[in-house]
Amino acid sequence: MFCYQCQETAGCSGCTQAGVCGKSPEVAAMQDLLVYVSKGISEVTTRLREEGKKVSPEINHLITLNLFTTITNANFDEEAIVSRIVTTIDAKKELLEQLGDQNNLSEAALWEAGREEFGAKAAKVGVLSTENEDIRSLRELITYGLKGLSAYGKHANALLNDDEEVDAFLQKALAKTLDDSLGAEELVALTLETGKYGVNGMALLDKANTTAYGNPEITKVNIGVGKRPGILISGHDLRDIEMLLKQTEGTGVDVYTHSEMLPAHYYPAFKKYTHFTGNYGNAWWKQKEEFESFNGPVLMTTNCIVPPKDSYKDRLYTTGAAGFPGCKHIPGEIGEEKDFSEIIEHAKKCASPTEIETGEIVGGFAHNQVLALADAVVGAVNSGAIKKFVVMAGCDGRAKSRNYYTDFAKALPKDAVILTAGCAKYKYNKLDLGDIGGIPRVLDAGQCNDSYSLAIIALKLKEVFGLDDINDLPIVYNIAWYEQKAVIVLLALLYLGVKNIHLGPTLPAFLSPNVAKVLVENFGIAGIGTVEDDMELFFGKE
Ligand code: FS2
Ligand code: SF4
Repeated sequence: MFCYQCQETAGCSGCTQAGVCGKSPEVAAMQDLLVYVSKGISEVTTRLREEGKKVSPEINHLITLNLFTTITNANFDEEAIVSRIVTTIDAKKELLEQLGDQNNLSEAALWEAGREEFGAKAAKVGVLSTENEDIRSLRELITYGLKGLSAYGKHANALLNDDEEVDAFLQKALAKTLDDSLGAEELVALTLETGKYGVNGMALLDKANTTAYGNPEITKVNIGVGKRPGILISGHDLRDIEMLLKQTEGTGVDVYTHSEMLPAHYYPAFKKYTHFTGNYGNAWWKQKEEFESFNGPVLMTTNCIVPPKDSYKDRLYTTGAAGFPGCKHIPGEIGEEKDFSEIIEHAKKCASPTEIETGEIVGGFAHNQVLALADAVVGAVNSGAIKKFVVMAGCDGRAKSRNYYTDFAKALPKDAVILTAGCAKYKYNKLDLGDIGGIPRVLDAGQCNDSYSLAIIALKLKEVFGLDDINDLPIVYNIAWYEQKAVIVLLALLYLGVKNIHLGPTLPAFLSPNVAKVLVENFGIAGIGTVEDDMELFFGKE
């Protein structure tokens, strides 16, 4: 196997024996093949569109879910992945019949085989099948961005929101990563175009979420526990939590969020549920301890799954793109009501959660809420009470080096405000950083996709302050990344013209030296240093 798509890749270069994430070589192989057949079917759909033919939403959803399934920590179930490969090959066969001109299709577009040939084929189509390291780097950068985009698309699709333009781009771009006639220059351009559709994809999801559940608003979230048994829901899919909250109402079972599901508390539509008790624990990587002490069943709606311990494996359920062998998967297509009754009955037999902390955290600062506070924010900037905003969005992870972000948050000047989104926030959202004239010093917009809100806020501030360039704002970017959703967020920011983004705790292994050079020279992308050095870099000498 060879995989280097996430920040925790072995030795900062690539997982070759087994994934640091727990992915086996067998699962890695089937994921490689799923990406390959997804590229193949995307070439066919792209050609169909060029012939003026319509591609059905079902096919769009199939491709989107395929990519999402291969995101880090989403699905460890080999059979589930194999079944998606089979479905994709079957769907592609039908699409090929609709294609008028089949000349010059790639091997991926034409390949079909039975299960017994999957292993041999997978060995030939992985990341290393592109020999030139710069072309490989760009193809993977684009593919990972598209994986992130697919995750956001899937959540919007679950709320019956589709954007054919985003789907058509995603498939066209996927197909282009197969095209040997494209050189580095064209692929750099495609990388930026991917960022453009990243903005569109996040906008689509923002519209889907806020139309269905209202605009996030300032909310205090309880981090303690109640006395009744509970279900812990993690991942990013708001449609899933909506169904779970409805189905648990009046059952005597409470619902708690974990990790990236925390921002569900910020939505008005979910506040009416009195059994929606609080947030339990921290970011995804602490789940081994926290799922154990939660005592009740856990529903993973997306990544990030850590291979479970036997002590709670029978309490772990998956749904959507998530999967783990031996854990019950709750089915349900787009538009269908999922049946969570088994999880609810399971919860009733479990002890209530063990308390691991008490108190509250505050969030809900997505664009609508921050723009409602715009006068106060602009006033604080004009008076000098707020000197800088620091975007610290992104992901959390296991690496000890990520303590940098806690230390960085603590060391910030008292007139700096953190803008955050994603699970990176758990490195500092329980510190008592105080407020500036009533504006908390950590403004949490929501999930990683709500980085869109941070971009909207920056664009609004640019307008209010009458600036020509987004980079003239008093905003610095110090982003933590882990998996491929952070890649699409980064590409979206680059597309919006944001320069000098710092990315840590390490730069992606999939950036070849030449590709990294392009990003450094054109966009000022940089890594992180020591907290002390970075304080000086961002804020100057005391
Ligand atoms: Fe965190 Fe994992 Fe959100 Fe990433 S829970 S690293 O999926 O997308 O952020
Ligand atoms: Fe390694 Fe990350 Fe790939 Fe898992 S997803 S195999 S940890 S690079």
